[in-house]
Amino acid sequence: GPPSAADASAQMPYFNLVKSLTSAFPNRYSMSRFHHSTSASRCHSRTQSGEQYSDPFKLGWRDLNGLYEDIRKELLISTTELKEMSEYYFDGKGKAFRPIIVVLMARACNIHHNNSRDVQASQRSVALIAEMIHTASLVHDDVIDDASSRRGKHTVNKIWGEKKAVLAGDLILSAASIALARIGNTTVISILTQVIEDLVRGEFLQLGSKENETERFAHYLEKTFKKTASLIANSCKAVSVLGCPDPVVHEIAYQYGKNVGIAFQLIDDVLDFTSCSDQMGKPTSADLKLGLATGPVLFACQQFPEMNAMIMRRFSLPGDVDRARQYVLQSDGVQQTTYLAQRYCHEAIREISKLRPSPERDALIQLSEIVLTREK
Ligand code: GRG
Repeated sequence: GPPSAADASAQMPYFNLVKSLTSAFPNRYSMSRFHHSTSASRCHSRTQSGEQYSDPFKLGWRDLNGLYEDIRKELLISTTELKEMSEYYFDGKGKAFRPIIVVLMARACNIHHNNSRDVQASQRSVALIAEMIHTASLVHDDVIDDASSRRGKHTVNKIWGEKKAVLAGDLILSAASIALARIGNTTVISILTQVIEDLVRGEFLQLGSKENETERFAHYLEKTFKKTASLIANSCKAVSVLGCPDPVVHEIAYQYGKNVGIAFQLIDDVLDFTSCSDQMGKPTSADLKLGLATGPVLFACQQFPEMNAMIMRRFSLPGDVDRARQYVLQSDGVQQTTYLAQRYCHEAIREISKLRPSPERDALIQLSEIVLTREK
């Protein structure tokens, strides 16, 4: 379902709520709060269940050895060029954020259900499939946006051209579909095919109309859910279905994934303003250049209503992109978007805390903090 932590039906009051919270507690919600946790301090933490454990990425990778080799096996294609194109992003350069969440969720649900500590083969397949759907959508997205670089290298469309890039994305998606069918569980098939519909609808919403001011925030959150959070939410739900028969657990897994996914995209939108291209491996201020008004712009517009006209014309006049960027950086749009992401992460933690304690459950809690503090 659509976003709930910042209920879309109450978008305008929500702006005011965020505003009053951030001004009432300026230190509590200042940006520095989100940047003081170093990777060293993240490496070994004490969990809520009291154990010492490695960071969530290390814990998740135990079940993901050979992830990219296994994905390449799914892409058994004879044509050399198509093979090269479809394998291009399975080179270990991505963050593998989705597979990590999926295997941690699988273990957390299995432990919750019957104290089994192993990830089932079908659950590991969901981790592969999630990364394949994600990658197919990146390939298509780069065609739509005419993007030249991603993860510090040229995009598929830049190297092989648009037409072949579309086909490479299709091929990755079809290999994911075959792997999904092989799991042989119709509930899991319908959960993960819903993601594909959501991705397409999310991208369509993004292309969409110049909606009026009151609709804008709801539209933004709906788009955020569909283009990013649905994949994480539904992959979490799929492994919970495979690991545990209790619908209450399925809902917890879904809600955790949804809230973390929305927070992840909100921070992605912040990083487009605050990070540099070298760090991100792709150009920044990309959203404004594409005519998109994301969280930081929508919040900034509350402070500087003169941004409205620019939003309506999708930053199309000369100087609009630079001007809008300056407005955002002068406003507290970045801070408020980060605060909103923090609210979604708190909601994710509240949900996952309903599961029986385990190092994996605690790693999922820690992962939501990493989402807030990530720099790329
Ligand atoms: C082919 C299934 C399919 C869909 C077509 C183009 C499209 C519809 C959807 C695009 C969805 C999209 C690209 C959303 C962006 C999500 C996002 C936050 C991407 C960045 O994820 P990271 O940071 O990337 O995890 P890495 O590079 O680490 O994998």
